[in-house]
Amino acid sequence: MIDKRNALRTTMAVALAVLGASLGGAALAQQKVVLKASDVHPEGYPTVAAIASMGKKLEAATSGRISVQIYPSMQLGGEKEAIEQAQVGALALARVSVGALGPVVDDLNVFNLPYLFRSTAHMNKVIDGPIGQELLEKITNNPKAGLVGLCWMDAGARSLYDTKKPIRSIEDLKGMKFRVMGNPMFVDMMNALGGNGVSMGYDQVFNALQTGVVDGAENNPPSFVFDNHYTVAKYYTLDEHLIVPEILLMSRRVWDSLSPADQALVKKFSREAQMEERVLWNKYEKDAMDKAKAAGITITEIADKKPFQAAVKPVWDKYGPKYAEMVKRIQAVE
Ligand code: GTR
Repeated sequence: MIDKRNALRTTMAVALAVLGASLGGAALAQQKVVLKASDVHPEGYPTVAAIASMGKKLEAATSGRISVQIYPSMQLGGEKEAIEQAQVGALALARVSVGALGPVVDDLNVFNLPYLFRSTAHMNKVIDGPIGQELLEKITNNPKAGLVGLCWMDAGARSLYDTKKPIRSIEDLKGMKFRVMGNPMFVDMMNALGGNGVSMGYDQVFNALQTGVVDGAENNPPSFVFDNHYTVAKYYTLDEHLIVPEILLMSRRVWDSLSPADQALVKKFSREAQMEERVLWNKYEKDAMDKAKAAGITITEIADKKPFQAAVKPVWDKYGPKYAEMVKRIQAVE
């Protein structure tokens, strides 16, 4: 995709993402760099707060030479757009879900297999360790992606919510349309569960729920509540079909424009952001559930998830074999 863009456009885009405020002929090392970052969530959300903290650290460590300017709340569009903008260098940092990145870097799709992880603790162990590192490198070393994988973020477990009725079993999903992230794996997953999967960008979900374009969507408690979907979808079904981590990407073009010392700082503070986000996440998840309960949301626990796990078998049959070895390694992480 990048190859198709002309050099002039790329140069201009990089100039935009790295707003270089040249100090009138001062040495390159003195140039101020403002890294443009995007997140679909609002200010204060754990992922946004972790990036803001990373920005402050970068600013302090470079005496103000490098800073981060965040565009939260989908100001720059959905996650597909964020990835594309980072690929061409119009955006320096894109915080997206692995769900949205899978179609760009296929190795990452292993994390998008439903019920892959036993728990979020298991997922965190995997992303913190060698597998996490290896998959970040798969992004960075993918010649077509134009991206650098900086760090992971926790996003808990995703569950179903809808505007129509409580879901008690997979039979209840028949004929219902559910929005899923833009990745064919999730359309297949929703169809395997008996509903109809409709893929669309996160920036369109609230409206689609409100206008009845879809009957429901699926997400973790903080997204359900703090992105206001709970104001229109009154039924939340805790089937926890996906535990998909999130990721902070850097535009490869912007990365290449930084000195090795600055790159090392970005890496160091990204890893710290990964750990900080998790602490914020745990609190936010609890706050979200409290808020949902206080708002009278009908919350249905799925005590026995086996029928859901059995229903997604076709997704594993179709996509699983490609990742068989990695799946084995993930499952072996205690
Ligand atoms: C949220 C996630 C976003 C985005 C969104 C979605 O949980 O934080 O990155 O992926 O879900 O459903 O598109």
